[in-house]
Amino acid sequence: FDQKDVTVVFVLGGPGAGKGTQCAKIKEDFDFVHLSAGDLLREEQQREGSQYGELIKSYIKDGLIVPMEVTIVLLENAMKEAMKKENKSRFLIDGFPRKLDQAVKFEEAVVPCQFVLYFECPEEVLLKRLLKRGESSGRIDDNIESIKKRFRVFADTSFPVIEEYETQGKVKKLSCENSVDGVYDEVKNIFNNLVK
Ligand code: UP5
Ligand code: MG
Repeated sequence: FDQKDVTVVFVLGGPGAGKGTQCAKIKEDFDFVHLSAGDLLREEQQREGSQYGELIKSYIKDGLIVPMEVTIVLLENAMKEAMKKENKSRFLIDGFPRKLDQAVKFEEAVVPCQFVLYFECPEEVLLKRLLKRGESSGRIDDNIESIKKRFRVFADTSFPVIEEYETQGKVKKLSCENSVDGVYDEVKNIFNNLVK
């Protein structure tokens, strides 16, 4: 990957913060490809013949972070495919990196991110959203036991990634407590100013 040809924005926030919801809107208005690391892992888990199926399933159910070798290859492949097939060069990487060493490795292997969009949200709001979504999502981690584990891993392991990028001055922080459209108004401001 050539740094002058590729733009990467990391979209981070606790479980249920609205990363996927907002990315879907950003890609409508701006020329970005949305890659959710969680979605790519779930697809790989279901792919027939995948050697990682069982591993991914058990990690996701326990809210644990899948070894980065797996995730980074999935992201790289998806980026290459979008560049080749759709001639795209701007990527929203949703839900990754979740650990400091993943951030370092990705930025070495692919490109440094342009900035980090961080959706801040109290756990009680996240919990309500995830339990509601769990009524119909079919996600094996949208249940109270898994959600609690996801919260713990986010606070202990993933939040330090955001703190690290804060020291680099790369974090754009937004509250995700507003309505979907309310949050998106602020997101739009950021993208209008930064990358158009
Ligand atoms: N909703 C959204 N915005 C709202 C708003 N403003 N007001 C009211 N409701 C709002 O939204 C969640 C729910 O809230 C939806 O029902 C939505 O309608 C509503 P969503 O946009 O789906 O939030 P998102 O932040 O994307 O939540 P998600 O559950 O996807 O976040 P996670 O970070 O927990 O999940 P992810 O898929 O990224 O990862 C799942 C697991 O995969 C991880 O726990 C981990 O085990 C594994 N993983 C890795 O190991 N490595 C990785 O790099 C990535 C994932
Ligand atoms: Mg998501």
